[in-house]
Amino acid sequence: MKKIGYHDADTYEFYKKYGFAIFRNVFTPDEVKQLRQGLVESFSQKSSYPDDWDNKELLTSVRFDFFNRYKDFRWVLFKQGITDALNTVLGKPHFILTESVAHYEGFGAWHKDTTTQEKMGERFHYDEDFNMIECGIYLQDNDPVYGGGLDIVPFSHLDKSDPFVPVSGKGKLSGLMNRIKNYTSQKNATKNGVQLETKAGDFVVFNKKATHRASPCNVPSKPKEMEKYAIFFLAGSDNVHVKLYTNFIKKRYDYMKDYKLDEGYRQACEEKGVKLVLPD
Ligand SMILES: O=C(O)CCC(=O)C(=O)O
Repeated sequence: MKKIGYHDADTYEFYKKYGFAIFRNVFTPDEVKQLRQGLVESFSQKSSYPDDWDNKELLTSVRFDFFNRYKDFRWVLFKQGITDALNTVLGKPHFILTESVAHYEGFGAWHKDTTTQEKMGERFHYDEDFNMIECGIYLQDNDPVYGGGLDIVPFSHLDKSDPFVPVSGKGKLSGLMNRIKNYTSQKNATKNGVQLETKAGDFVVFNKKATHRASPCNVPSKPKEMEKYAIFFLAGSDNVHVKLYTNFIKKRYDYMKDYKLDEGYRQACEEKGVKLVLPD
C-alpha cells in the first residue's frame, strides 16, 4: 500500500476533496508522553464500566464515553490546536458529540463510520450538507510494520453507496453473497487505500463516510513503545445531523439509554465554548 505524507493536508479544500485532513504537531512530545502514560495506566486497570472491554480479538481494549468519564483527559478536547482544526474543517460554530473513546491496540477492518447506521435503515448521511467527522489523536508514529495510525481511501466520502452494508435477507444464499461482498470490498479498499504518514501528536480527522481502517500491525508482537494508543471523538458542522446521529446511538448503545453527563464536564465545555450535543 502507498504510504503518503501530505503536506498541504490541513486545509478545508483538502478535506473537502480527499475526505480527510491532517494537523501536524497539535500535541507536543511532552504532552504525547503524558497522554501515553495516562492511557497505559487506565488500560492496566480493569474498567468499572460494563460496556468497556479488554482483550477482545482485533479491537483489543476500549474505554467508552472517554472525556465524560475520565476527567484528566478533557484538556485534550479543549486544546487550541484541536479547536482551530475543527474550525477549519467544520466551521464555527461546530458541535461535539458525547461519543468519545480511547483504544489500546485496536485494529479493525475497512469500513465507513456510517455503515452501522445505514445497516439500520438511516440515510441522513447522504444529505448534501452532511459534514460529520471522526477525530483521531494518535500517540505513536504510523509505522509500515506496526501500524499505529490510519489507512484511508481518498475520495471515498463521496461514494453514493456503502460497499460494507450487507445485502438484506437471511439464509445460506445471502450469507454466501455477503461473504463474497465483504471479501471484494475489503480487497478493493486495500487496493485504493493509502497509509497516512503521521507522527505521534498529529491530529487526524476524516469524514464519517470515508472508507478507513486502522493501519494494520503486520507482526505478532512489537516493542512496548510502538503499542497503539489512540483517542477518538466525533464532531459535526450542524446540530441537525449531530442530533440525528446522537439519537441513533442512543438506540444502539446501552450506556446511552440513561446517559449521565458529568456536571464538571458540562461546565468545562460551557466555559471553553465547546458545544456539546446530548441525545433527547
Ligand atoms: O483505529 C483506528 O485507527 C481507526 C479508527 C476507526 O476505525 C474508527 O474509529 O472507526
